[in-house]
Amino acid sequence: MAEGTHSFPSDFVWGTATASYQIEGAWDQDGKGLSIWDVFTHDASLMQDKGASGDVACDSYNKYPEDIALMKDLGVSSYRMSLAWPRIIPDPISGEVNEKGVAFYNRVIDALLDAGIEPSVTLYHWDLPLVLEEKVGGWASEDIIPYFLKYADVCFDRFGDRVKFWITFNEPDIFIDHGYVLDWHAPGRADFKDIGPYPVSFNVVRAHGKAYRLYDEKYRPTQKGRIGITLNCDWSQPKDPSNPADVEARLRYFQIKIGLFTNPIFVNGDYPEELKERISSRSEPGKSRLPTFTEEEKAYLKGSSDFFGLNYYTTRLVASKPMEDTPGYLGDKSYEGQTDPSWPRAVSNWLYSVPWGLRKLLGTIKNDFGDPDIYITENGFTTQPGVLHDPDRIQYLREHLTELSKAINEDKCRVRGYYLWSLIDNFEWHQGYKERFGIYSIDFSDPARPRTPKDSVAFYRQVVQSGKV
Ligand code: PNW
Repeated sequence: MAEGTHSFPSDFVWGTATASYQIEGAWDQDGKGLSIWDVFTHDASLMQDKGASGDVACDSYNKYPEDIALMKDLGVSSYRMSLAWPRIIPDPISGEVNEKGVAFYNRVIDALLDAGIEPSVTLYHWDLPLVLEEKVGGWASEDIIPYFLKYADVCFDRFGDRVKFWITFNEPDIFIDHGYVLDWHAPGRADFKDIGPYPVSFNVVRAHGKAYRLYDEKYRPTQKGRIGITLNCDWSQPKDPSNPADVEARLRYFQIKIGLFTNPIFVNGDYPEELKERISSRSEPGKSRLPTFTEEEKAYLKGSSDFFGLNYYTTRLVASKPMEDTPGYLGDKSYEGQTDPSWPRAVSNWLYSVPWGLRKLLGTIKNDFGDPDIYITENGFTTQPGVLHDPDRIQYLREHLTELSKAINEDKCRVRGYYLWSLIDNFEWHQGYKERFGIYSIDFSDPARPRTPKDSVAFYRQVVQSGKV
């Protein structure tokens, strides 16, 4: 395979990413408690891929040495993984730490470091302990915040001597939308369909900010690591850039999708002014559906991320769709996200390849959010199960990395690293095993869960080892 001409800095971090529930399996092993995803998949009524679950998944709980050997062979310098909260604190109400769960992550972290791979660790990648949903009300209740802080404290305390890169939440924008506004993901509540995601994101962003301050004050002085948040963000392009209604709709899209997090964290500790006005004017007088931060909250939220963790997959053309008369969340949005028939499409119905969207988005993050250090914490493409010859994935990766290189070298975006989603085929949430993101294929009908390289492995190895695409 020919070496490319688009280069990356010599200290650029190359990695692959996974998440606990999607790969570990061992759902009831060694004292692990139940998570909302265990019951969501076992009940199956809301699953697209009925019967699919993370019960065994890639069996990485037992096969992690093999995964690490694959990464060593690729030559990546970092692995983005997540911790299963119910493995570490099975019953957060009692608060007792499960030493077997801690020991498992100690084994993984030590094996990574032995292989010369830095762990980059996400605290919350969606597997909430079930008791917190059932007894506390999940992320819809602010009573959950102290439980999250206790969990974060245990993780920093137990693993922070070796883990120097922390992510509090993976894609709160997605798990809130899919789990509380829609019923696609656990906990499958959809009870915020009309009110909108605002009360839930209000709790999550404050939990994030407090965990950041906890690390900053109690652990950073000795552990000297970094901590931030990862957001999923499509690029949003006005469908007709000369139509002011589409330009406004595009801004609403951006603010509703991620402004609920980016504005408090990276701008000024508060929600965007346009959004505050719009939602309050569409709520009962004096009772905006968008909550209000106290001055103290604004102070701890502002600047509460050492980097911008970006999961970029795709782009939407945003068209204005006047629905102001519709009460609630739908009317708040009054937009429609569309796609272009010329965009190549993955197996996942939402995933179209739009590489230029990544470069545009990076420029916007640089300009709007104070030129932060950026890590692409996920980027990837789906193919059909069993496919090993994956030229469409290679093309997706090649084109996105080319745009990324231009964003770094020409636009001076401070992108420090890139994590490919995903190292191995895994449990793709409500789609189960129907859509495959791995560069290694897994046969989920074989109890041994063998890992087999797809063509994209050789491509990514070449990029990682040459620093060029
Ligand atoms: C992310 N969308 O989820 C998650 O962080 C991963 O766990 C997941 O496997 C990966 O991306 C691929 O889906 C997303 O609808 C889910 O735009 C849905 C969307 C984006 C990201």
